[in-house]
Amino acid sequence: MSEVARIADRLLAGDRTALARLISWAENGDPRFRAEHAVFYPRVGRARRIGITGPPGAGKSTLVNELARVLREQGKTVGILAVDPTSPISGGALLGDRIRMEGRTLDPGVFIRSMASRDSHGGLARAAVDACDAMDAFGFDVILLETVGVGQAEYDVVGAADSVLVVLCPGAGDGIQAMKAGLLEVADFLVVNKCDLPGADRLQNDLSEAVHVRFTKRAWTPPIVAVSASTEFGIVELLQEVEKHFTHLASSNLVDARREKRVQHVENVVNERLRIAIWRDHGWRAHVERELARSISPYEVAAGVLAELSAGLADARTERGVAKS
Ligand SMILES: Nc1nc2c(ncn2[C@@H]2O[C@H](COP(=O)(O)OP(=O)(O)O)[C@@H](O)[C@H]2O)c(=O)[nH]1
Ligand SMILES: [Mg+2]
Repeated sequence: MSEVARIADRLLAGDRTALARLISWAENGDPRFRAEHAVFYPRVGRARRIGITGPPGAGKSTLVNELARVLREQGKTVGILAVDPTSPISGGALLGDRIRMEGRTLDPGVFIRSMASRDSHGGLARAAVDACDAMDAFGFDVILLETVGVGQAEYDVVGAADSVLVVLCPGAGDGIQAMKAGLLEVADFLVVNKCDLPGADRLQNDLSEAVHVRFTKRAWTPPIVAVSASTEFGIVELLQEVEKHFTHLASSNLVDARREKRVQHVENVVNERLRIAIWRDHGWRAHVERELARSISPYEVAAGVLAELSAGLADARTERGVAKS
């Protein structure tokens, strides 16, 4: 049996070292992950995936820690993936997250992993989904996926969760800011954290107005839930709300919703590998540099690249026996 298969088997047998190795492979885009994934994929799909996003400092890590604590009290095992946008070099926030979550790290029912954001388009979401799949197959009941809501890449990451909590807090950033940033669009819940601080009521009111305006036509209207993660207030109630969302999904379109996310994942994988193939493996960059040096316009250079790629794709279609349209 190959080493790859052994690691998949170890994962399914509950070996945390195998899980950690797999997540590293996912993070690095290591091709060994793919063979692995094929082996454990039949066991993927049992975990509940909860995405937690919001501006830096909103209290996401504190909340994740609290959610994990309550879920453990309820007898559930928890996998935590904290995706951080800081570069691996600066790394400070990663350490911060680890320390903040320290209360959970000695518990065998909890697995915590940080993952640095990658600058590649689509690579981050792909890596995060892969890591969640590994934790899912390992057998965690709930997966908490924390990401800073700063841009499309991060929205893509939480978009892969079943339920998305957008965490905001009074003061810095404010609700209006979040709406501009498109954070509201990904929300299944709006969590007003730090409700122990002044301004929380106002934020709640602003949000409920915004929700009223924007979400009238949706099947699920994001509830606004006030919590105070650092004082353990409202966490049980928040989880009850999340449960309602899952019931809502299960009664309507959970299978479809998850399949749609899988389609998105395949798209991410294809995009990432195409990008690498074009710009790294096949030396198109050198070609582009040469063309530009000959004073050919960027659009003409791009058209040339695209023409050659389309010819290659057309060949591939023929090989698959798909009629040309
Ligand atoms: N007053 C108050 N402070 C909080 C609360 N939750 C988190 N904090 C503090 O907010 C800061 C940022 O928290 P953190 O969890 O790191 O935020 P993240 O960047 O969103 O992950 C920390 O100093 C926390 O102690 C809360 O409910 N109330
Ligand atoms: Mg954090």
